Amino acid sequence: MSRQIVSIVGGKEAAATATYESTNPARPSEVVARVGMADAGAFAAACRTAKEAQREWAKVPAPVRGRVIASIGRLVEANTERLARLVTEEIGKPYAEALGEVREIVDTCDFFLGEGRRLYGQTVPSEMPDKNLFTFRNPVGVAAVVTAGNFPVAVPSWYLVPALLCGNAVVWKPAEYAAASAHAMFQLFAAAGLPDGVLNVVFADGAETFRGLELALEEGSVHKVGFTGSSEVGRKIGELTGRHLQSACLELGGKNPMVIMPDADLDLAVEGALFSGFGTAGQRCTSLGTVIVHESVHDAFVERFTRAVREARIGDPAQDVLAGPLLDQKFADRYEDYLAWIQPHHTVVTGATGKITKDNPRGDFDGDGGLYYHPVVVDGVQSGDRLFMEETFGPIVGVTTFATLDEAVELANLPGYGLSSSIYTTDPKHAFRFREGVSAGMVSVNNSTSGAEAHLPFGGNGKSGNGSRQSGMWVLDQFTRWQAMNWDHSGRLQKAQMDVAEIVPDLDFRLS
Ligand code: UN1
Repeated sequence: MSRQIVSIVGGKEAAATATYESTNPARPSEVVARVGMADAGAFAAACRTAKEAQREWAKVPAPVRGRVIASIGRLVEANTERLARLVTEEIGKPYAEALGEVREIVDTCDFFLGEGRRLYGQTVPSEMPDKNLFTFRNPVGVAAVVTAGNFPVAVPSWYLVPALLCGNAVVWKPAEYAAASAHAMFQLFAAAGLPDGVLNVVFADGAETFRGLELALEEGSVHKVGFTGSSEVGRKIGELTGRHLQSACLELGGKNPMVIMPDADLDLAVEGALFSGFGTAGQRCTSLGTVIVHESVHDAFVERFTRAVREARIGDPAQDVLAGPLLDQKFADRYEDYLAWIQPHHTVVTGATGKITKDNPRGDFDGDGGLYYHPVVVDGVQSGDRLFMEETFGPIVGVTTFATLDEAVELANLPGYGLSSSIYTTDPKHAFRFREGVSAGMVSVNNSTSGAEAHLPFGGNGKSGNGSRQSGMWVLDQFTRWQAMNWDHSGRLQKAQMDVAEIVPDLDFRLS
């Protein structure tokens, strides 16, 4: 079923200057939505509209805003299957995972509806009598949120829900290839009663969005940028916001390592590697990049991992499969470039590579004309290889070996990302030494690199982000600014540091 959708700004459909077709990657000839695309000027205009609406929204008491978040959660819950089906149709995410993705929005709402009744500030003692000190969390203003399409509704909710709860207005620019899912999510948010202009959705391509952001920052109508996407674009957004004395919330790529110690439960590790390497066809920012396996268990691990990958079901994402197609043609093209990084010193242990077609089938599955790719495990990857150093968004996992835990930690950190990581071990000493040494913002022990929960800090370091964190109470620092207030009711000017009572100690005192 093809839909016609356009940007919605200030509660009204906005004019489009071009059309984009969002297609079903399982059946690329099927158009899921015809998307009216806005230009830079329209993006900047949306930010002005948001700025206007934000003033009133900030005056709504936080507990009342929390009730709106509660309603969003209930509406999403009541529309779970429809939204999940749309996600599956538009980006090819297996239905079970799509249900999990929708659940993540509900979890996020459940967490933040209560924050409406907290949003705590502090009372702080003053140096002087008859003076009180307080801190308040103020909304930042307008948040421009630019999101990827691999988690077309869950990851956006990590920005939208806390931003709105804190009293900000939002201009959301979703990935165009996930526009229908984004539009549906926007409708659910709007149905919860958000006043017009508080949340706006703008469909635009990358270049127009960047230029629109530049205009809006120049005009002073964007006060926070949230971005989920590649390290390359994240760097540009960081530069742009930096010029405007802002720090963006950046959630970027990952080359997430999984270390397997000689004492690990190998079957458990195989299960984790399979899910994090090939679930969502390897297109999560938390997907497994390289397995760093102890040399003593390398052969046993590779043998079992290869078997598990060969037995895994790839196919129609509406069915019970490990992975469906790649998200979109753009990602399939890029993934083919990554496959070219396989070198003669590597061994592809899983068999065929590339697109699944009649001429290159996977068992009796010929790909049905969809953007399906063979899952690939490359053994013999070395630290200097591109396959080791760079993110390869798609179904490919490298394997390398180590001799000591220190060496494993060094290898885990070498690519310079730092989003997620994992260690399989039965020795707590190894787990804690790894945690301490690894540069990642997230560490799993005996669990895969994917699967963050909605109330823990999510975010990375190095090429994975600028240290900003989403989710849980930590994201509040992205969408509020602390304001310090002092109130002197002594009736005179009491000067800090100068008019402070002194209690004189006898510092020469010693015990006899
Ligand atoms: C992403 O790919 O941008 O922890 C986020 C996970 C998911 C989120 C991934 N819940 O893997």
